[in-house]
Amino acid sequence: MTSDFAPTGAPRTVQARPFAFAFEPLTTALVMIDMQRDFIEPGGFGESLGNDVSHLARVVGPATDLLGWARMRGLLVVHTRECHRPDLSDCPPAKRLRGAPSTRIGDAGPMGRILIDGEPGADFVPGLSPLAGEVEIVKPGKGAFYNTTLTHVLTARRITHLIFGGVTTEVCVQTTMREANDRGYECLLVEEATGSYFPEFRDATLAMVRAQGGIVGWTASLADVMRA
Ligand code: TIU
Repeated sequence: MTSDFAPTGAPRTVQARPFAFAFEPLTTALVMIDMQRDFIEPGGFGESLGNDVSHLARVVGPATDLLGWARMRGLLVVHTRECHRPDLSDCPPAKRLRGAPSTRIGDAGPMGRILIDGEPGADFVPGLSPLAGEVEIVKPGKGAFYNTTLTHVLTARRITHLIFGGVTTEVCVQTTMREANDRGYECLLVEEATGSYFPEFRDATLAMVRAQGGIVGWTASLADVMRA
């Protein structure tokens, strides 16, 4: 008997905006951007920049549902984390010195050194960690293609379509989606599964992605994605 959620190459269609998004599960990846404690919990990088991190708590539930759907559908799952090596050799001084944060990248905080790989703050929030066989991309920048192996991973798996969730919408999610769009990927951003410290920036990003006939890609509600 075939489960309704058995991985299959059969084409699927999402009722998306500005128009329907068609994809085949075998050539589609979920890209979950930076669902890390450093951005979502108090005491991390996000709060050090002066942000109200409580805005991101509401993303965790929908992101978890989206991840569960992608796993059931048999999509390749890619998780990214923004962080730096302990010696900061991959952190441009411009990034570390920008502004007047309460603590800088590499400084000690309640979740360990801020935005440093291997520290508790740089880890995924509970429930959103990779499973065996899923891809984890550790990235030094906002875009997940910059100085990472993501292009090679997607090419090797013959991925053509990307479905995005994660934080923050206008920073790492939008940057990565634009990088992917320029590389020829068909990109869909799931509306409830992404969030910003600035709700109006999230809304503006969703609008600008799908404007001009989908200049960057598509957006869709989580319910419409999960119906596909
Ligand atoms: N500051 C902010 O909104 N975001 C980031 O610095 N990184 C990500 O978006 N992941």
